[in-house]
Amino acid sequence: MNIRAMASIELTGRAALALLICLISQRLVAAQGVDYIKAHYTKTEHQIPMRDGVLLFTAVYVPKDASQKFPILLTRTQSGLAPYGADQYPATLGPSPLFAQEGYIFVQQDIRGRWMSEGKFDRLRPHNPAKGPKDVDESSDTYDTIDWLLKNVPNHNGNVGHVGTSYRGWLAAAGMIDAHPALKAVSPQAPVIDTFAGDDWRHNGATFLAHAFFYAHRVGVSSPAPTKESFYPTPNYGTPDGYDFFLRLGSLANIDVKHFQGKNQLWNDLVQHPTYDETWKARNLRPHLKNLKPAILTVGGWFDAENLFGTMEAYDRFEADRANHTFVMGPWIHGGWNNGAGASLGAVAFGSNTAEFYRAKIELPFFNYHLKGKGEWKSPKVQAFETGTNQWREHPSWPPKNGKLATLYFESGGRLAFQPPALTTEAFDEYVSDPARPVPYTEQIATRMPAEFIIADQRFAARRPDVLVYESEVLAKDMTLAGPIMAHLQVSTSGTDCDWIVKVIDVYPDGTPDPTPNPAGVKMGGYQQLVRAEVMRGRFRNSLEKPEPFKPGRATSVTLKLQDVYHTFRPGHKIMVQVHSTWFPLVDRNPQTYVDIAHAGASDFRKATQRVYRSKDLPTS
Ligand code: PG9
Repeated sequence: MNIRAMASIELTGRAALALLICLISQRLVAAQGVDYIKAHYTKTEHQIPMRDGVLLFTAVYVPKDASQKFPILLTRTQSGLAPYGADQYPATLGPSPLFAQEGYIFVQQDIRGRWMSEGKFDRLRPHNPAKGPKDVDESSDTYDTIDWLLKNVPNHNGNVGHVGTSYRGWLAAAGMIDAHPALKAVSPQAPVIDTFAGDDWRHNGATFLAHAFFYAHRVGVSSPAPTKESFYPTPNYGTPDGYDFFLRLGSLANIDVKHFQGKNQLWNDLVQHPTYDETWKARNLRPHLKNLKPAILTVGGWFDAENLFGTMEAYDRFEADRANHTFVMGPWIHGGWNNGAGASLGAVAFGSNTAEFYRAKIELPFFNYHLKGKGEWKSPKVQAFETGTNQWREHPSWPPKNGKLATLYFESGGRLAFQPPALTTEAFDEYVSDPARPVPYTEQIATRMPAEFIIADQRFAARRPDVLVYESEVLAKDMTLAGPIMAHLQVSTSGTDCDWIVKVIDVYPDGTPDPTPNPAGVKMGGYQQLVRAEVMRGRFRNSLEKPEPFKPGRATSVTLKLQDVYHTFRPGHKIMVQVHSTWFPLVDRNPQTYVDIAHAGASDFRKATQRVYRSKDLPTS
């Protein structure tokens, strides 16, 4: 494995994994409550006309304090503006309660075709760079909305901000393209960027099954007319056990027959567009993120199982565009910076209230400075939380430049070594991957993807015969991984297609104290904390557009990028890498035969013998 290091390591086997490693040697204002918001804000509701005549439903909350002017802070959403009704107030406004206390004009809008807005919904509507005067996309809808607000909302100071997480983060990013000149500050938080390559439903071509199934119910359907009532069904699992539920469903084709009957747009896209074709490319925002004028605050979490990919890709795009850009990464799950203290995740503590720090010291000052001219904004380019040492660090760029590439190689006896293997004769480890008994991704009994699976103890997986485990020596000093991890596998399969899942894990020493309190009875001695994992659907190893089968039994290179980490393995800890070929029901099962996966029949699902090589000629690192 290659990792970016402030000193380095390598991992190898006859499948080579190269790690780029870095050896680097106020309490929040409580949610105000409905009474507070009602006492300090006046709500109005509007149907704002877009350039094609479609009306978008918009709620506006103006501070009652008329002694000063306020900036406008916009959020656009696909998930509804409840509570609807000009006399109905929410318990909080803005990205955190600090904003309502500070004083902003809050504007919330249902996007085209959702809830109370007119028009046709198009999930992650493709950006149109060559619009005619009446053509629309999310960029033009944002522009038209801002234009209307400036002409119709009282007491604004002429400055507009835009903030949103996930789909809303995608909307915030799209709204920056050809932006209205009044749009001064935007915070895309965990923005979706590309849902085939690594966001949400697909990672390297593999379907994130539990997550996609849940969200298809929400964003795969539209209401026939504007509505304040929920128009999508809650998924009917009929059991709390997602592993059992999805295993019984069988292939993706059965899911459509039993649950969606061809009527769900997201599911249709997943089954009808198995490769990176125009359907997915049109929704890739990267090519359009250029000439961006507003100040940008990109925010993401190291433990975001939905949109870490989009966050890192957005960082790269904004930097390539030389935007006025600040990047914040904390130890958070998807959207974890918006709520709670951010002091811990699962059994892992972070030593401070990281989310409260972000909201008070980064997010509010960013908007206050750019929209109100208040205070200072001297943020470093990158403010990133390093897990393990539990420190906020500042860097002029990401990944930090003072790192070195290090490689960890797979060795015999389940060892990870910093030297390439010396063995010239064929050397490998093997397991049988059986789609009928897939490796679970979590020990929790859950139907939806439990967000904390991404940091959870991996001992349950290490014990399975179909999971290969490689471990370093006990570390004598800190070892920090910063940036993406590249896994270079040399592998073979007895089938014609299969998945390769690679996990990097921090193994705690035996004497590690348990958390206090410890209601879940977690044992931290020997804890295997998941640091990062990723899947490669084997047929896509060389191209997401042009899949190709494996030749049974032939050693083949498979390289996959594990998304970025910033983690220090402490002295006394060990680095572990696990490799396996199912990860269920996080990822749909690969039949392990080269067939149309979405339409595979029961007999297409076959056991396969998987080999991971670790010799001089075929090193895995
Ligand atoms: N990650 C979620 C999502 C992305 C894309 C489409 C629909 C939903 C979200 O939380 O918004």
